[in-house]
Amino acid sequence: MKLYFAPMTCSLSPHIVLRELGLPFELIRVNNKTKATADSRDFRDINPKGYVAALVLDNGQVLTEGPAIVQYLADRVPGNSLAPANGTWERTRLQELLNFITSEIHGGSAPLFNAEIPEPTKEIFRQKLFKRLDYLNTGLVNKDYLLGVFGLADAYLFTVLKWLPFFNIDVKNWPELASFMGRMEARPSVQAAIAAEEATQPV
Ligand SMILES: N[C@@H](CCC(=O)N[C@@H](CS)C(=O)NCC(=O)O)C(=O)O
Repeated sequence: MKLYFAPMTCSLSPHIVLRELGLPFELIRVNNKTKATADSRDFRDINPKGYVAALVLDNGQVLTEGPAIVQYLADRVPGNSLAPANGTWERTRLQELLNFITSEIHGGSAPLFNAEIPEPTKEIFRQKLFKRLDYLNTGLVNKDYLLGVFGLADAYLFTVLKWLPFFNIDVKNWPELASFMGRMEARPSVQAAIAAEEATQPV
């Protein structure tokens, strides 16, 4: 499998999951501005949507959308603890959480990266994001991870919360989330994924 990624973007989530599951993969960097890839392709020929992450399977199929990619990966490794079995109520709960992260946190953060959006408008998005962070913070009281044990949703939440400093938002305002980030940063898979991304050359 090949994971097309851009450093410190949402592709970090499937990258962490690949390492947690011990699956073999090739990491291929994408320049998100020019759409050039480290294996000399135009990324839009791989993912016509033009954004990371994209997972290219050994049979040539291309899978995109972070929540779909991480669930596909977990389902490749029977009995792993990152995702409850497909079709169970617990799996539905995980999907509820992945959708919350993708729409409310990932999607909710996107306008804050946009230099063309005026500051008062950004403040509206910021306040909405704060409510979502309040909700997640409450959910982590007395829990190390979102669903109790480490899983797919944690890799995704960690990835999107890593963007908070870019928006001058201090995660310490949400003490449970700050502790969660500390636990995630201590995981070998997370350290290895960040180091591997940093070690790649710009395209
Ligand atoms: N819905 C997609 C969104 C992916 C996405 O937002 N990718 C960003 C990085 S976090 C990107 O590559 N943006 C570049 C672009 O849109 O041109 C998913 O959840 O995987």
